[in-house]
Amino acid sequence: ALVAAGLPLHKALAADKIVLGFAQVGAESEWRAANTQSVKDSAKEAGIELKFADAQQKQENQIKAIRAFIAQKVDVIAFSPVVATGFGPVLREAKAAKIPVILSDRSVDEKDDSLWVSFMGSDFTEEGRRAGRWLVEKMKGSKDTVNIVELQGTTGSAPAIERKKGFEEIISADPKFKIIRSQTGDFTRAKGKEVMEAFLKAEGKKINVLYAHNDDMAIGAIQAIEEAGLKPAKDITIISIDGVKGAFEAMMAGKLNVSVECSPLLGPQLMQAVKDLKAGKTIPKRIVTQEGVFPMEVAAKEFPNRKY
Ligand code: GZL
Repeated sequence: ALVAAGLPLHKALAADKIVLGFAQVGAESEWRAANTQSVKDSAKEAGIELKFADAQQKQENQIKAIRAFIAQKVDVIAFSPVVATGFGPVLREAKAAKIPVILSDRSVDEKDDSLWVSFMGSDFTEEGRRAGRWLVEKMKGSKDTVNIVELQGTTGSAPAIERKKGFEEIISADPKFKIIRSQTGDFTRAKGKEVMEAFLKAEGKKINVLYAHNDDMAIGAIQAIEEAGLKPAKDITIISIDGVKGAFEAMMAGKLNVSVECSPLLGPQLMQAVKDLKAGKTIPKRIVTQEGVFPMEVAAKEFPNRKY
């Protein structure tokens, strides 16, 4: 069509192909791997040229990748900010270069929300509330103190900040719930195991509940709990978030009590938003992912339906 309109062929081809620059957090968890797969598969499906950068969980690498996308004059930039602060300057550079930015998965706490056209991802505070509500329900019969240890996500990241806030909002209604230890496991299995080992050494049998901000840290912690001679999901109730395959396998093995779903399958929504942007349509400022809660009792039935 563009060639018919007299545009030289190379310009016509280039004009047709939308180029998306995506700066990914890293490859720290099953969730992140599924999110990357969703973005790559959906870009291919949509015929969008994807320039993909893996920042290995380092903010300076994400900022470098975004600057490179600006220099390459991509059509749209999308990324999941590894932490919530420090992206203002590079977002202003993208705005000055008239390249629209979509926040995918995590948000930033910048005042000026004109710096991005849309934020699509889960409501992490609500995920924290769901974890809290499940625990309140499970412990509703008892008056005893409930000693909780918490494995936080990456320090300063939106999911870590908001999952903590939502959980505490719910359990603070009853003084029997006490968070006796809280430390980051950086969303990884290895760190989750290491920190849980330290919690067990310090608090041992006093621990009634583990609240992990993602399944990977919970899976690492389960190994530490077993190596300490305790029964995960029985001696220590375990609550985690994401709903990845590893969590369903742990629940089916009776080692995890519940996983609050956080869907990584943001690719299709992202590509549709990119296409709408290029077609001159406005896209919603906030697109919230719909998701549920999966206790171990339903894990086996739900498992065949899981897509990540
Ligand atoms: C949440 C996402 C988090 C996952 C972790 O949307 O940003 O990062 O919960 C992942 O598993 O590492």
